[in-house]
Amino acid sequence: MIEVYSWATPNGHKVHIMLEECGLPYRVHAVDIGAGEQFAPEFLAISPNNKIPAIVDHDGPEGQPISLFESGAILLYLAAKTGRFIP
Ligand SMILES: N[C@@H](CCC(=O)N[C@@H](CS)C(=O)NCC(=O)O)C(=O)O
Repeated sequence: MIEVYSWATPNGHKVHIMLEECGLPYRVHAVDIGAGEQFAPEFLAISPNNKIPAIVDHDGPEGQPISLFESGAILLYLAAKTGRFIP
């Protein structure tokens, strides 16, 4: 299961669309950036630049959990994980 920390913005939607297209199971955690929730210590532990989107993949490399932030890095990670949308 992939935990997605996100909000309804274009950068967030990039990751939502990729997860849907890859058919990966995921759970969304809304981070209301208008209310300042991106500055909560629990979120900063996952996304130290206080920006959505971010993910935690409990089944990361070698079965270990991994957290990622930056939408481009997340897209590349999901593409590599699934072998989809990458040459
Ligand atoms: N380069 C980043 C940009 C992410 C970004 O700008 N996120 C915005 C929403 S689209 C955000 O979380 N802003 C909250 C803040 O800067 O405090 C990416 O592609 O993930």
